[in-house]
Amino acid sequence: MYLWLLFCVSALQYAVAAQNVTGIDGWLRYARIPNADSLRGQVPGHIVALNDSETSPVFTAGQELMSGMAGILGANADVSYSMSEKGSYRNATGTLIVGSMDQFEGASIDMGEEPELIEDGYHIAFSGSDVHIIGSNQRGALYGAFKLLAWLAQGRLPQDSYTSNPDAPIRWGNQWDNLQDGGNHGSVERGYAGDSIFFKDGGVREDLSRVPLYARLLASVGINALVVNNVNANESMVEPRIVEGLGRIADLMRPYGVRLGMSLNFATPELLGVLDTFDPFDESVIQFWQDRTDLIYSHIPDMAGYLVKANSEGQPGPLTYNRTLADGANLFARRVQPYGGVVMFRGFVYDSTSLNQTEDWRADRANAAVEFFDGLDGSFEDNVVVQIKYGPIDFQVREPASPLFAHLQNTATAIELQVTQEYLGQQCHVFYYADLWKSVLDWDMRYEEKPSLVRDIIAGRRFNQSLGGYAAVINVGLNQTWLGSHLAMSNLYLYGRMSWDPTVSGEDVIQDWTRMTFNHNPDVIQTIKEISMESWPTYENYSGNLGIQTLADITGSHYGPDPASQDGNPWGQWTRADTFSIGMDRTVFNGTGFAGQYPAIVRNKYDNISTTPDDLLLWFHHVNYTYPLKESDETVIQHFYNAHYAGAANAQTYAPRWEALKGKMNQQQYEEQLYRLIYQGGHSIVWRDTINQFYYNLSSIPDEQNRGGCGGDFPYRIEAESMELDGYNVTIAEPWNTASSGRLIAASSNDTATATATVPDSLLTSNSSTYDVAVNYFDVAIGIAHWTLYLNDRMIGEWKGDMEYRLGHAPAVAINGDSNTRITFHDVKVRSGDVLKIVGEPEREDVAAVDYISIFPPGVVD
Ligand code: GCW
Repeated sequence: MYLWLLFCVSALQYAVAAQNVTGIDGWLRYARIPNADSLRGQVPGHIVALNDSETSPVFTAGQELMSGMAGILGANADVSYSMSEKGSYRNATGTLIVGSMDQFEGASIDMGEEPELIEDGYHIAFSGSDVHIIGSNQRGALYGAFKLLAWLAQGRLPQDSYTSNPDAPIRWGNQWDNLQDGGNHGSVERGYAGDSIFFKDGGVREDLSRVPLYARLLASVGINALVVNNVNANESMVEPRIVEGLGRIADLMRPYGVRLGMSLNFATPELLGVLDTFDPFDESVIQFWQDRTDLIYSHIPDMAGYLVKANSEGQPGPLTYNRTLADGANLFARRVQPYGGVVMFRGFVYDSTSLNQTEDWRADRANAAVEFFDGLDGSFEDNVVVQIKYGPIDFQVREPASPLFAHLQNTATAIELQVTQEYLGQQCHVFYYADLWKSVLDWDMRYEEKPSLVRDIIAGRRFNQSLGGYAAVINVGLNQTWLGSHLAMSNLYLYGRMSWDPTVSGEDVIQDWTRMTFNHNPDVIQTIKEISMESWPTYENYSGNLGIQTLADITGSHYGPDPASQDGNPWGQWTRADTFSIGMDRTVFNGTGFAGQYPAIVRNKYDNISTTPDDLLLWFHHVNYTYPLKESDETVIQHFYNAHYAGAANAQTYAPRWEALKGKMNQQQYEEQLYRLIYQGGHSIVWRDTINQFYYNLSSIPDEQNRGGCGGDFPYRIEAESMELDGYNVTIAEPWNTASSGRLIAASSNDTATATATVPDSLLTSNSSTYDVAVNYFDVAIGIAHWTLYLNDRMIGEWKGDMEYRLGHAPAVAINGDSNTRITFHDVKVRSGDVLKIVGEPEREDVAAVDYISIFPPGVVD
């Protein structure tokens, strides 16, 4: 009876556990693998971690190995903390020993041939029935333990010894967390997964329970430091009450070998009211920073360093006092230098107020970084690393590598990547970064006509720097999935893997990740791999092509389509699109001169239109819409139309491909991701139509195939503005092209509104008796409107405008490309003459707006 009860309880636990894969464990679920039984006997069940201090990464390694082996293999492993204890275990066949090289030596354990390790590297050796995980330091030992567990979680255990060293010493995460809500974009700037896990109400959270879970994920892929606050930094960061809280955060990350870093506001002494200057040469300013740095290190002795954004986008900096950027960086570098800290000084410097598009053909934000850093190479302290965004503009869907990488031969550099998908669908569209990052990391600058890959420059190999590496803006939040969507987490995993070894294959990484995050089902692995690998070209197709940039709303959300927003403002993300032509002329001869910032071979390639690859054509050249491409027989404008139709069509396949995985993965993961893939399918059509309508309107050049939005009609649509309206008004979207045919309907008061239409014969040309019925509507953040769709008074469906709670992208504040979205009802029996009716119930600013209804046969992309 008792046993039976026990069985029921554990079966129940298993069932509950199976229902809840929230994402909180990321790829470290330690789920039981199919071949657990055969692997179990191959790993020693006795673990010796050569450090019994709970704050040490080696102690953590012991704990992880124990729980990992229990979960993955169902093994009843045990852990002790010295070799002398090991004898007390039963079934002592072999020992798994983990520790640093020093600890192995201290315990007189024969390591065999001494492995060649650099900082953070590790060696895994199989000697007889023993397994040794030897780190160059304690952090490396933990990385080795995570490596062993990753093998097991993927159902394999190599028997050859294995040595792994990181490609670069700096592998940092950046969080853009504000101390409180209501910063520029809420509590995490450009974060799409809820509030900060670190800060709340202007201070450090009491409840920091998410911090060790995050540090664990970071450590498992070799990320060794985390800057916890926004580069648009609050001056309070150095106040004693905050520093004390940062100390608590650092304590929670230390067992994972993740050191804390922090962003500083350059004007802190003045903003705090302590001094009336922040001149980096002023003795009292120097003393101020010395005192604060001493205070910080008294709480956090292993503080990784400072991150500084200066003289960019309104942030204060040394230029105010006619000091150079190097003077500014060195102010901090000298303070942290005795403590072993570094200063990550951002290369993202430009003046967002001085660029004049209409009067100056040569004005170019892309030029700014090299110009601002001109003449400074070599004047930075040794512990300064210039942190450079991958492209010269700002995390766009495609950019050439920043030329600044080729200008600093006597200064350490790091590349800045984004895991958060600021311009790339904000975790509501699938975007797997592998190939995009590779396009930059493998970019060859040909400095002095020698191989000069960006990845070799940042690793310090090309210019003999001992520092350098990687930073990525991650921006997790309190959401259980960390980033807002299950699939988005593959990018955090990828970031760790690629910053450790930039030559890894994106395909291998996504498959490894899928096995650990989902399961070993070959269909699951195959589908996630395919969708992920297609995601960049797909998104690029329906956003911005040929190097024109993302074409999102760039003055606000950076999310939905708004090609007009690029031009006519001082932000400098211009396209210079007019009625005949498009693109930034960045040539030396006639343009902004940007191409001339690259070393000669690269400069000549991109300065010359005939050798510029199509995918960066409009980045470097201004051409007519009718300009013929090299790699296809399209013109520029025809490529835009074709690519937008192709991209949106491919995005339509994601949800059905996912649905084929039903029952093959955990239900929660399945459903939450499906919701997003369906959303993406609808939003990709909004992207397609907005961009096509915009460029067709501008150029007046019709699509060769006469498709909707670019010269032809949308064959399956009933535009809402053509319906019979009661309580609805016809209005225009802002900008107009974010609505189909430019117009839509919105409730004219707070009362319920209706729109009706008779289905015309012309829409129902297929033999199918059932159709998909899609409604494009606008879901604005403030308020939750409600819609009901009827066919001949039979309800087809109802839905709410609650995406602001479900999706997490930048809140859609108006009727535009952020808020335009789609719901689709499948298998609806429709006959000509049927009456369609939409009933909208507005609430506050959510005015139950409708763009159109589309009725199309199954399988068709409308
Ligand atoms: O592109 C901009 C982002 C800002 C960000 C800035 C930066 C933190 O829109 O939100 O500010 O880049 O990288 O500093």
